[in-house]
Amino acid sequence: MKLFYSPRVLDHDAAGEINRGVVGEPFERPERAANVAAALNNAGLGLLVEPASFPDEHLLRVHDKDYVEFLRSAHRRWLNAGRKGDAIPMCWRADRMRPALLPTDLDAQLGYYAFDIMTPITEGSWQAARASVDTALSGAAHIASGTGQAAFSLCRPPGHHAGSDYYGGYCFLNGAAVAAQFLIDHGMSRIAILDPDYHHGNGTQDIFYARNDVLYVSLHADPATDFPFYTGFADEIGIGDGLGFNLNFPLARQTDWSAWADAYGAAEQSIRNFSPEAVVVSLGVDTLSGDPLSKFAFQPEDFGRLGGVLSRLSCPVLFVFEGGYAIDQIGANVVRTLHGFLGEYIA
Ligand code: SP5
Ligand code: ZN
Repeated sequence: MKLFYSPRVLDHDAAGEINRGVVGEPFERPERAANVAAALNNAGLGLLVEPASFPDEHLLRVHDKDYVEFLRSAHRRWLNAGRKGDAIPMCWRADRMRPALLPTDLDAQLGYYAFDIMTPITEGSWQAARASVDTALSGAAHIASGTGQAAFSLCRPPGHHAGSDYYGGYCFLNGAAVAAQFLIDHGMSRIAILDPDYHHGNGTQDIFYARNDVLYVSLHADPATDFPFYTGFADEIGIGDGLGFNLNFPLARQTDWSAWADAYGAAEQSIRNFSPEAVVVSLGVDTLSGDPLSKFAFQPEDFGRLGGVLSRLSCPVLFVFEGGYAIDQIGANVVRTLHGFLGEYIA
């Protein structure tokens, strides 16, 4: 298995995160990626390879140009306005206010492009998010080259909450979506994205919602009780050409491996029926019991089982790292998943 990682993903380093109304230490912090990199290094799965630099054109297949330019310049504009620290939005447009025309004011633009307050734009956010996309693209290029059947891209910040023109849920640029689009642009006609992260990947869903060449399948905490709240319900099944090509499996809190695997059976069948040429897995390990943001009940050994069921998809698989906030355990759980996938399941 080919592994991709760049230390540039550590450059996004928020001073704080607003959660439950108070500023605390961020859940999404650089040590997450460092922990996963260290665990991969010790696991004997292969060397971590520095991703190549891809041109912006791949990114712009999925994200709007204005949005990308906003992300690239937002923190510089924040400092130029005399502000200190991280850029955080403060005001959003409610439904009956003036329809959303792109405003010019920085604070108005922050509210226009962000959908939450817990995703600060720091001095290094652009660098890290752009490196995260290169990491996803390197994995996609490896799969597209046909030389390998599997790759793991150690992306950070994560991506699945980011849409074509919005950020939130710790995500700025959607690596899984850029990677899936890259595979389509390199001759594949059907890509499935399977998203086992604890949270619904609203950005990925949104990007491919009207398309039938990319199937999006997500198992996640019910949005009735969990972030991102306003999307991720089972009746969101796609639109237009994409009708039937979006599948959500909202699951109750306390879902354990056995309940998750039941839902996965149906998810797997829908992927098989689609017969994808490759599968992109948005691998979040925030389903772990005790994850500080989550309420599922996976035990560590269940990640080996997860890898095992994913190996039965019998087509090339690109893993893109997403969530997981039990920082001391996420590396081991990524390794368990990959070992399970490779048939080297270790409890
Ligand atoms: C990629 C990813 O996993 N993003 C997750 C973003 C979740 N943000 C919302 C978290 C709110 C949780 N509040 C409860 C915290 C209890 N300690
Ligand atoms: Zn998550």
